[in-house]
Amino acid sequence: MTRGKIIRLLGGFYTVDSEIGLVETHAKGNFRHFGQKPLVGDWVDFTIEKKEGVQVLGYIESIEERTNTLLRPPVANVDQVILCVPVKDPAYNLQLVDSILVHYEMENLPIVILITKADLDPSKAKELAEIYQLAGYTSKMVNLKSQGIKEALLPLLRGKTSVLAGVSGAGKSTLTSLCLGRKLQTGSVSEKTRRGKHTTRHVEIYPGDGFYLLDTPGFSRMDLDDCKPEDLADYFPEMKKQVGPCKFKDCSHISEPQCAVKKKLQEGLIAKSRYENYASFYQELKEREKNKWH
Ligand SMILES: Nc1nc2c(ncn2[C@@H]2O[C@H](COP(=O)(O)OP(=O)(O)OP(=O)(O)O)[C@@H](O)[C@H]2O)c(=O)[nH]1
Ligand SMILES: [Mg+2]
Ligand SMILES: [Zn+2]
Repeated sequence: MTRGKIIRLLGGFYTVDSEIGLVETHAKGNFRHFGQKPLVGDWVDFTIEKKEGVQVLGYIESIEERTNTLLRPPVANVDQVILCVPVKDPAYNLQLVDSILVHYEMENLPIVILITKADLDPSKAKELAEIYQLAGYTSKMVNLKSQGIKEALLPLLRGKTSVLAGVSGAGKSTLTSLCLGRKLQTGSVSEKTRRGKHTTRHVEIYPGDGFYLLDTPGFSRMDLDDCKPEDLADYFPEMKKQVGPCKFKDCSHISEPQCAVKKKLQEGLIAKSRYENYASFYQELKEREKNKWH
């Protein structure tokens, strides 16, 4: 039996990265019987069934217990999310960024934010990076076309499986190619808009030198998950309950007096955009809750 990690699901085959190289495998029928289905990112044990030239065919025998399972993208055993936010081309959308952050906070995943294409508007890129540093995130501005950027990014990736997230055109595939040292398909934004297509079409984990990177197709919206409005602040690290006591224990930080979050906002310790998006998500979740009973 050989151990490996599923890096791709394509045409009914699971490609497993292992010490004997990449192996095309099938899942044994008994998985379906137990309602268990292998996922990209799974660590598995497999047996080799036959060898055809260099192509090896195997069968997945067992799946190791997962540390986590993401639905979007559908993968297992992710250590962190790297959220790429382009400063320009396409225009950044902080409401989308904050909804993506809430989504991954709910998944309890560490998040690193990269403000990409910083070369196109360095001062704005710095401003954006600072918004998220203030919120407590690791947040950097990057020009993925600059010298030495690979060396700057590799320490972030080492020893981990990272998922790349962000809108189409954010530079996810560019970053992946750069860190792997080989070319992947990327496309210019205008080209994609014209064809109405994304460059990256499927979920695939790329094995790097001491890390795994998961490139994903970009998305333009993220629905707020089933989050209770009163729990929303838990997914904004700078607003979490421990920041200081509000007068009311069940304070929504919207209109109550003596609110610790509002005070922090006034002192400039919470970014205006972050608070505004919190308030807008809160109203949306409240509406949703109300409509559920009608
Ligand atoms: N100027 C500049 N261009 C960049 C930078 N990063 C990426 N690009 C360019 O932006 C375009 C889109 O990059 P991709 O890497 O394909 O974007 P993506 O996030 O993979 O997009 P999807 O696969 O559609 O989700 C390409 O033409 C890149 O060369 C950057 O830091 N600066
Ligand atoms: Mg891409
Ligand atoms: Zn409050």
